Amino acid sequence: MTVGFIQTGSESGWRAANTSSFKETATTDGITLKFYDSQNKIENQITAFNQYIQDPAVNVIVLAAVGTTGYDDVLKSAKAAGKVVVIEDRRIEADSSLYYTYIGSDFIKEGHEGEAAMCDLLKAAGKTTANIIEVGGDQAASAAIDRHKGFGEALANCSAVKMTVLDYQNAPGWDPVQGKSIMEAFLKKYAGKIDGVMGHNDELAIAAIQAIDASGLKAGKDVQVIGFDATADGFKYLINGELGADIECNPLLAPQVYKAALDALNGVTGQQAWTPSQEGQFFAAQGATALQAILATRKY
Ligand code: GYE
Repeated sequence: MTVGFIQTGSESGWRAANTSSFKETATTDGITLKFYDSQNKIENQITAFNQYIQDPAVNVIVLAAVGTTGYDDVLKSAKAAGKVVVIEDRRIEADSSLYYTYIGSDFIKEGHEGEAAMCDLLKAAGKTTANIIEVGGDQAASAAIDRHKGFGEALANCSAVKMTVLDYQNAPGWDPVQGKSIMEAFLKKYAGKIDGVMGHNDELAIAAIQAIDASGLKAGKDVQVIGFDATADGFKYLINGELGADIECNPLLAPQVYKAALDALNGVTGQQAWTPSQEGQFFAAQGATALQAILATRKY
């Protein structure tokens, strides 16, 4: 197998773990890996696709998609060129006949889990009504689109607290620096009215926590904060209690992706269109000792 891997970029701890999973597994499995960092630009992903389609050595193309649309033409060209294509991490809006399979998270379900966690945190904080702020990931990314959708559609499930999403803004490229500025602006605009914050990944949740603390409020006390990914950095803030919950998203997808690609090369058919990742959730309420012990066992 010679794999052309089109990665989104290097925007987060999760992404670094995902990239390592592909590089390390390729080394252990003796797979030739050609790696492309798309700098979080869809146009770069199209360029990379055409590059790998032209490359006679490449027989497998793996895509971690920056956006959800715009891939149909290159998928059709790859198919016509006899390349196996596997979509990893993020879903795209393309007919599943244009790729072998998709392996990645159920981001809508993650949004639901985020809502349930926020509901419990606000209930424990004695709230009966609450205003939520959402610091979103890149607006083109299915991870951000679906977490937002999942969280929003589950709000009514919280019987103890009437939750309202007061405002929502995306940080381009998942940039935590812009995420912090977004939170600083919301803290001014909605002074004294913010009860909860949903950061679409750990870096954005941590950026929000830093803005909250800098404003004189206390994250985890005056404002409840949740994140997504459950990276080591996320655990640090769960352990200090400023992050109330972290919805896990599994970046270690390479073994499954390479297995699927090998199946495709060996002519295996009847594969699932989508294999959702196995994931959990972590809570500050588990306590520092228990969380430390869990963190010590994790690869990212
Ligand atoms: O949550 C974020 C990364 O697609 C699941 O992308 C991934 C997301 C992850 O930038 O940290």
